Amino acid sequence: MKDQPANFSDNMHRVDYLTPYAEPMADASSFFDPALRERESLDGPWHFAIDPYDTCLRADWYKEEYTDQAGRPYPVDFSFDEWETVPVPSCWNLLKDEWKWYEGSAVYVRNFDYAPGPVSERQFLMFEAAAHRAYVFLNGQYLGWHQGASTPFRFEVTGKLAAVNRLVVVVNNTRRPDNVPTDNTDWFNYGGLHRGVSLIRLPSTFIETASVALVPDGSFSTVSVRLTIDGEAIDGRAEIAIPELDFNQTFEVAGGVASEEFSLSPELWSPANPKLYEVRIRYNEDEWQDRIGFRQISVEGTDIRLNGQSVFLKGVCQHEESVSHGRTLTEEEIRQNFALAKELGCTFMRLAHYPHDALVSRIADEVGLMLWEEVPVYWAILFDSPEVFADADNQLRELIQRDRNRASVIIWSVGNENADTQARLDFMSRLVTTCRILDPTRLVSAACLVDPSIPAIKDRLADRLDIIGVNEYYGWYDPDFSKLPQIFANSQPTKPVIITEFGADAVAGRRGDAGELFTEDRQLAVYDKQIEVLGAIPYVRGTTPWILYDFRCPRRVNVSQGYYNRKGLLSADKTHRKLAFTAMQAWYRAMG
Ligand code: GCB
Repeated sequence: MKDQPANFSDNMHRVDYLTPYAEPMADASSFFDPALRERESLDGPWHFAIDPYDTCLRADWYKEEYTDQAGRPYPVDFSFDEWETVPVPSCWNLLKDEWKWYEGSAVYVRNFDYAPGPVSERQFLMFEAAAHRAYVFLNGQYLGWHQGASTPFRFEVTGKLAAVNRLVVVVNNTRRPDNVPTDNTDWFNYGGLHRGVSLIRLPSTFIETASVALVPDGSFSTVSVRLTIDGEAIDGRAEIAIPELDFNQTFEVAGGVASEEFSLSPELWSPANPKLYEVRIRYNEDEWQDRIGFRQISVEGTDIRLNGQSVFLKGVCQHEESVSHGRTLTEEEIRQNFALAKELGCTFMRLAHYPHDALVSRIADEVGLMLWEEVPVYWAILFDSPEVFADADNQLRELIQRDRNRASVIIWSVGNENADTQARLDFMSRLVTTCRILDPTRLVSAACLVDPSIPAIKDRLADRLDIIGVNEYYGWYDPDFSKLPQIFANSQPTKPVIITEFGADAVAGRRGDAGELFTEDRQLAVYDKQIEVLGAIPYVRGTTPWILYDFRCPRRVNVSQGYYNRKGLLSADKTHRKLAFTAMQAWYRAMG
């Protein structure tokens, strides 16, 4: 460094301490689809300490230098092996009262054994998600970092593993205005290794990505298969088998890619018949397997069609949260949420406002619920910044690559409630293009705002979307309910509209009259009016009221809210059904 005096100490004086960690970065380009491959789980107890001043990164703790050059021990500021342990996956906020509101860095450490496989074997460390940034070190070596709280990333560790290995991960959940999302959201800022970590072994040449889908041409009789291959052997023949259909074919891989279409008429997936097929693809030494449903989702004028049949998307919004586990839902909790949505009469769910765990769409495939999946391009993103665009685009790619074989996922959403500026239009139009390039088998939408000055459904992004999502809170934030019918009277969309949010807060169990805010009666009155108006608009082809259950929210400091957003149809513990739950259920059930 220029003008660096002899007494300069990195640990104390280096201001740009993150610069050395800027590369490498794990992103969508290093993605591979593990599908149902075997994994060695690294979940379980990890040593843990919060590190508010980021000293692990400033002082290179991962090097674990416990002595000076002459071998004399000196004091270090960490105790990797003596720190308490926490479970991975989990959100640190819920593990101890003093970590509840903590925002900053924390250090996770664990050892793991590795039994060597064949010489040609390659190994990868897989992180299902870390909120919001993770810096990963293996055996004293920096592997790289990742940003984005809700999407998976991986590092190749071939040649870097020993019989016993040390993994150190610094996770940082500081909210930042130049991130996606920004520092201002309407949900709780959970931090940590909140999804699983595992090791995966693959042959030297392997199937990196595979997508198997019904060609959306209305014939229901053509299946497309696309592969990308990672490794040296980039030319050859792959083989696909769907045993239940007695289907077995080989096809050409050239230059590491393959794209083939086959005549095949599988039974179609739908909420009423969530049929999945086991699909196996072989290439050289590698076998890739998944369970895949085949369906077609399309729009026709203002209609939404599933497998050619007109559908109304009977939905509800959901945050990924439970009182005891925060964002790290157990499988049982995921299934419970789906059971509750079904009890409400839903066939569809909006997973707000960021990618939920990969297991969610797998279970939706199995139980038969259609999904809207979203990236956290929420409210006031720095739409002018190329770095912020790269981050949003990367999160979208990571999500699409992760879930593109899930029949349940029918809509990609590129954002929520963003002001209609030119910079936002350019930014989000580019995200729409990313969806279209990566995935021709799904619809693209966004939750837009109305133009209150007319008032009407008017947002320039709507021209780029297949479905217009509209969030509106008439009867709540704007108590003048008469504007809602005016909006519809003033709008003639040529595409289907989903009302992606409406609702009102109600403290579970609090009764009063319909004029009294925060009562279940007021919430019910808002739902009754919304249902009456929305049910009469032919181009409204779906509704996802806000929201299935109450969720933590630091912006909500009114005593009736108590740091919770209380717009749930259920209480936060998901046991109490508010009056509006029954009203919504009656409406959905009446639709058949
Ligand atoms: C919205 C947002 C959602 C909020 C909700 C509310 O429009 O999209 O994230 O939580 O309103 O309760 O205000």
